[in-house]
Amino acid sequence: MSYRIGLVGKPSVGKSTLFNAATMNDVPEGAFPFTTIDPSIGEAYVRTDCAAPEFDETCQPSVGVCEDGTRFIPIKLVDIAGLVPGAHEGRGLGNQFLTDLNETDALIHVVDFSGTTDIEGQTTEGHDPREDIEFLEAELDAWYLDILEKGIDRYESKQLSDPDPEDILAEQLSAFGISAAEIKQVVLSLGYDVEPLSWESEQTEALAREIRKRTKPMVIAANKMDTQPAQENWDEITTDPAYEHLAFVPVSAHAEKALKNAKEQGAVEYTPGEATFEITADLPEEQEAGLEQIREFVEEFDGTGVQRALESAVFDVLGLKAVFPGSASGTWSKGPFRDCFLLPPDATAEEFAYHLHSDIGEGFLHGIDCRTDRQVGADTVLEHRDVVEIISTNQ
Ligand SMILES: Nc1nc2c(ncn2[C@@H]2O[C@H](COP(=O)(O)OP(=O)(O)OP(=O)(O)O)[C@@H](O)[C@H]2O)c(=O)[nH]1
Ligand SMILES: [Mg+2]
Repeated sequence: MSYRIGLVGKPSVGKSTLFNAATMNDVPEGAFPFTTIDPSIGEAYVRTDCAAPEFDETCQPSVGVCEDGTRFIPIKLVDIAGLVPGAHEGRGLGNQFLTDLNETDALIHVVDFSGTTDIEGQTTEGHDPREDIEFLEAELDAWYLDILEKGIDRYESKQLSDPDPEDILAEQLSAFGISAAEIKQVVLSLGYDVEPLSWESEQTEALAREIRKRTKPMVIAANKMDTQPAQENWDEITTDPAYEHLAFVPVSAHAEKALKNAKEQGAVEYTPGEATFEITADLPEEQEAGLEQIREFVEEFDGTGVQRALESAVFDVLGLKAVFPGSASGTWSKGPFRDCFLLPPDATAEEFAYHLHSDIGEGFLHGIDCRTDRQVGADTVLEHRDVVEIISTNQ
């Protein structure tokens, strides 16, 4: 299974530009197929330092790539239809939006920080990006609230059979991927009575919001940062205490796209995510000047921000860990460091074994931490970049 990150936002903020920049097949050898499942779902990558050099090995990735010791691990990126105010009431591409949204594990909210598009995505000037941040969250909350209220109605109609309220709510909210136990936990953490019929409407709203935050954690990609007004908005918004709780990443989807295009053309050497690149061809003056402008941007903002937005969603917001299946003895049946898997934050050695294969999980004896050669028990929670060999009766 591969994690899915959704790009959301109002129209014309640069979702598709960011999507194209992140998913284009720019790998020179062509050994890594660009898997288009649907026009709006593509493969993107998150970076981690490869573990192979520590073991004096040269890795042979079965998926993704490794460039200069940086491992690019595939994830799925979904370019979700633009959202307009009132979408939950059927405006715009309402239901399609919800279907796409349900399939994602985390969101990148692409916000046009330049203020040159209004709330519906039409050209304007001086629009406050804060409005967009609030509208999108409110719109998502409204979807959740609709469904939560339907669940409460169903619970009310089934009271004679004395059901557990969280079971009915979990069933109604199943598309959002939240279990009955998790719902109960959220209800209790808010200090509510477990009886839904006792909730005031503000309480139901707050609960919908809390469930949304949990099931769709979000990073904000402050896009179009290559423009002057965006940089002014950035300074103002990211120092505003009201927005302190949000994770912002400064992004220029344009810059990333231009660098990837130039790389494909053989004009630059560029590793995605880096704050540097090298021009390697004689270019027309205009193109060279454009690239020099991009150089100023990536030097100031430490890259184009596209990789950072993806990695913030995967590692900071979802808290995933990259784990390498290793070999304590240094014997590799299929080539060294072929795989690097993204696992949930609390994944244990035994769960890692099941992730490799259900047979390996069933025959789990213990793991070996390949850096220390120590045994690792079934319940040991793995760390980011661990290299672990699983010893199983079903190898
Ligand atoms: N200056 C600047 N413009 C950008 C950037 N990214 C996208 N744009 C421009 O913003 C406009 C909208 O970009 P799209 O990628 O089509 O936006 P979208 O969010 O996919 O829009 P919808 O599909 O309509 O929801 C285009 O004119 C892009 O060229 C950027 O990083 N900087
Ligand atoms: Mg688009």
